[in-house]
Amino acid sequence: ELCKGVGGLEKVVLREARGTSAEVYLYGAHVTSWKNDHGEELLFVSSKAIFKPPKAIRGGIPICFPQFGGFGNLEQHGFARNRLWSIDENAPPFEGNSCFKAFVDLILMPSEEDSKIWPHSYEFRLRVALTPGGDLILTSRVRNTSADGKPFAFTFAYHTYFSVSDISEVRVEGLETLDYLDNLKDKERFTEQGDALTFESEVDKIYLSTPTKIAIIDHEKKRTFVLRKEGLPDAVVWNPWDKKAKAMADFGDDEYKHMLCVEAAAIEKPITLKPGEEWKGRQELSAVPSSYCSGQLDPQKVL
Ligand code: TA6
Repeated sequence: ELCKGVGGLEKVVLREARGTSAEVYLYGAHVTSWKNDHGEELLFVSSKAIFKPPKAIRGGIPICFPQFGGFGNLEQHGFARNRLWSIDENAPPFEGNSCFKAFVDLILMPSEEDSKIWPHSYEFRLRVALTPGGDLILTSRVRNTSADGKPFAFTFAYHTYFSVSDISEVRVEGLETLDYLDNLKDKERFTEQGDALTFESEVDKIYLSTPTKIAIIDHEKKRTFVLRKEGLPDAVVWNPWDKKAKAMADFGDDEYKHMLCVEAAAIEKPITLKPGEEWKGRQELSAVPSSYCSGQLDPQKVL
């Protein structure tokens, strides 16, 4: 249901019959909560997050559009996360998850202001849905609605902040051996080593041509997040660690220990749409007991 959230900003609360829930602010179409049927919060939102436009909320799932990071001449991560979205009463039926009851459709279209900095006409529809099993699905549809025949290109990410008990006990499987651009080394290209990722310092890597499934294993909580994606070939892995954490006013000094960003993205090859064309980018998040993926299993096969 629609209600007032932090800072007086409006948010939609989704509840599933079995007790799972999610929250999405109309500001930024920003998911800030995803709880399992035990009421445990699975996403990280900083205790110092600022819920006041034009600042983006620190945590949850910021939508990076029409630009990821500094890959272009717009502000960092574009402007979709800094805009007020509307509830889309007449969204077209989304195939596949229309059988779910707990979902909301949001829409963003360009304002006068935005058309000055990004002169393209588009409709960006986002559906946030909870499945009966408690998975969280975000489906983005971007359509080029320009009448003047102009194509446009954009880069995109679901900048998901996962809540973890202790970053030094977390492993990521599915990105081994892949090439990545290291954002800490001037985006130079490297190849990842052959086994699961572990974390002992700042990391900011853009993995290229990644598989459709990535597993984030929280050893202490005996919990594995499985991120499944479509239309999003790249994946960003980010933890600011201590120095960068201290430098962020909207991030607690110690909070880097309890979060990891794994971001389904389209960065290396911008998405190009001709008039009338539509792109779909989907991510499905599950949280499963780690007995299913104790590190021996290939995340591509998990569940
Ligand atoms: O996704 C990783 C990243 O691009 C990092 O370089 C860091 O800047 C992070 O995003 C957070 O960006 P933000 O603009 O939300 O502070």
